[in-house]
Amino acid sequence: KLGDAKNANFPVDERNAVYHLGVAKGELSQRILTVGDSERASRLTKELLEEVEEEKAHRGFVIHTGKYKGVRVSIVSIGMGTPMMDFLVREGRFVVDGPMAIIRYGTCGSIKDVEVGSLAIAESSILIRRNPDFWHSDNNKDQTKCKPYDISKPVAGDKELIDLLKNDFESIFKDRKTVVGINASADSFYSSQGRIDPEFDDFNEQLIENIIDLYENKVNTLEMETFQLYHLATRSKQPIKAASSTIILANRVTQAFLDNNTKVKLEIEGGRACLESLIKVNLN
Ligand code: R1P
Repeated sequence: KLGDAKNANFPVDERNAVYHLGVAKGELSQRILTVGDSERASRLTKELLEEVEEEKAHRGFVIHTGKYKGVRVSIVSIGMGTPMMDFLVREGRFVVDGPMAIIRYGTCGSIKDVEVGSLAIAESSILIRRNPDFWHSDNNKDQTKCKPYDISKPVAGDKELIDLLKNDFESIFKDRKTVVGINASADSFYSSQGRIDPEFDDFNEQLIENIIDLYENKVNTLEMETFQLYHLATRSKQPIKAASSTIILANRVTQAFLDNNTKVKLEIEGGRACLESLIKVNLN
């Protein structure tokens, strides 16, 4: 039963189900659409999949597997943040044989002059990490020795899958803008995304400007998972084709926020675009 694991290095149970996703070989498709919100995953499954198999839910992960236009796909909600994406990619890799394709469809904030309700595709992603040593008494907030936030170099997604996604977004979202560029994944929704919180000593007033300057205004979006997907996909020993797209929910410059009805509509339309790309990509 789940929870009774063997092997501390990579825990699995008696039937070889992985410890967090709770699935064994054959229970996850090699073609995965991943989202943060479990309600988004349920809505997409209900609207778009046929021949849906038994839902698997464990430790915050919800896995729906079924067919889209006759091709078996899994829609997986993972919650939020890079550790959850790490579980999906590593444990998903363990239970799938052969090449995989993973598309993320999430929500994000934008630091560009782009309307909320636009879409974004990440050609690459950078990681923004808060560095607690900056606040340590040894450093005493001395920026010349240690910066409060580390900004990584970009890691690219899979060009073939990203090109498919660009085409499918263009044909489904005829009246909406899709911006293509760099994404930034942060280790906090708050401090490492430059949100100002008077309750905490965050030292992040310059962070958004620093991100804009460092990558010459090419960073379009801020969210919390894409970097881990792209980084692990490029470090996997077996092929994993990865792409990431988002609904721009918030504009951090104008402070605009998208209404919920439009968000739900875009979730379904964009989910359809992602599934179209997911079933087209060659995994031989
Ligand atoms: C924060 O509100 C969450 O929303 C975004 C962020 O990456 C973070 O997970 O994505 P999802 O809508 O896919 O969860």
